Amino acid sequence: MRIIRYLHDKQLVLAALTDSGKVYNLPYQEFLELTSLAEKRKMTALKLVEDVIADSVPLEASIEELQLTVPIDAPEVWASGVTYFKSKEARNYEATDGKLDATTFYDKVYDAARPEIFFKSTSERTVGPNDPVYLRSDSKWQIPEPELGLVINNHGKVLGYLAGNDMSCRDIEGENPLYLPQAKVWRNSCSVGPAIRLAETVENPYDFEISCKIFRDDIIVFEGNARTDQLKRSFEELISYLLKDNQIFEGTILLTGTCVVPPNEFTLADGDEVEIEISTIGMLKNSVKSLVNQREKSY
Ligand code: DO4
Ligand code: MG
Repeated sequence: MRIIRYLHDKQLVLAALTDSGKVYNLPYQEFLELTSLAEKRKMTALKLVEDVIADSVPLEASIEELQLTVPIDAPEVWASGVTYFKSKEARNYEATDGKLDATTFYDKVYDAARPEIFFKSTSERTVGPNDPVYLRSDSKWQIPEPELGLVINNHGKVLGYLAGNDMSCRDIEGENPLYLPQAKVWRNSCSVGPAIRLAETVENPYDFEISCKIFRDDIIVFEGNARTDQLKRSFEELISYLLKDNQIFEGTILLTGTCVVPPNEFTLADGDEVEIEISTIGMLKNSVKSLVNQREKSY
């Protein structure tokens, strides 16, 4: 069972998407209203949704016909880094121009007890399905980072899973790791969606398949995939470090790191289309727009 949100007559509608593809409107404004009501009634969100849909009829429209939006306005998005070997290799390449000859910060963090966790986004900077993600105007080497996202409550309990894109500037981070916030955070630099798979419907979260395709002029220019069983760390470990002496808000998203990295010579371009698909969650599609063009348009 997944939870989606779509626009109908300029109103946001929360809905359940069953595994057979049927869509049922839900009588709640937001995902967190659903999960907090379920908690109050001491039942799972799945049971609450099942009870609602038992008494309703599905929409005639299919999921493809709906104008999907970001499924949750997460107050904050945090992200984990270098949680897959592939990411460690890529970070080492960009930090050393491929001339690795000594141990780097990335080698150390990959093996350290403390994981890399950084602040990625706020709800204002986070977009959903079919919204554009933006390219920074001061970077020449930008990639999408397809990642599994955990939607958590304020105690760190996983409420659901979604797909995320941690847009990143490899040149800015590679120049100096102290530039990480600039390499990671700008307008529309994070996208999440297209649906939240309820946690209680996921038997093994280390069994997700993550794939990414990038299209340029309708031609695939990159394709890659990986699985969450390649993660170096557990989700509990990542969440426990995020929560240490920290205040975390209901509905925070924690991205769990990238394991699909385009070739080193690849950079995103204005007009590209990025598709990130996670098994049993769905496909998050975003077009890529240059912020230079956006600025020209808005002034
Ligand atoms: O070390 C920088 C960030 C790495 C990252 O975002 C990732 O591994 O996904
Ligand atoms: Mg990342």
